Amino acid sequence: MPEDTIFSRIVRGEIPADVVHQDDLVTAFRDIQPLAPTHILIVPNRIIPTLADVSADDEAVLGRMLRVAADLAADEGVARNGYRVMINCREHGGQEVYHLHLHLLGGRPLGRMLIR
Ligand code: DGP
Repeated sequence: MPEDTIFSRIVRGEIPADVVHQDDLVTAFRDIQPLAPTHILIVPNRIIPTLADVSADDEAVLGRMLRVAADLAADEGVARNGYRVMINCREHGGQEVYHLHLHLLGGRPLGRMLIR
């Protein structure tokens, strides 16, 4: 079993977070350092360290993460103007927390995907 993470402690309610959704597979909470008016992290309840570690067994949770992102974007009122979902993977991807998470960002124009 992978090491415990700060996000699994949030999933279990052991440390405070602004949780906006939880179900049998995923938990969503507001990022502590928001980069946009809406910045929500959607994580699997069970630790998967990175996107590079997923297997066929994870397809249900990966699908749930995206569907919850779309539902939360609608709830947040950012769906009409649009938003971005992002997963950082390992060192070159800029991943800081090694518990897979999807960033949902919206509420302002986000510009180009990457700085050239
Ligand atoms: P990444 O670089 O993709 O690994 O993003 C990690 C994000 O997690 C970063 O935007 C800040 C956020 N974060 C780190 N620790 C905490 C925490 O304890 N609570 C919350 N809500 N967010 C956190």
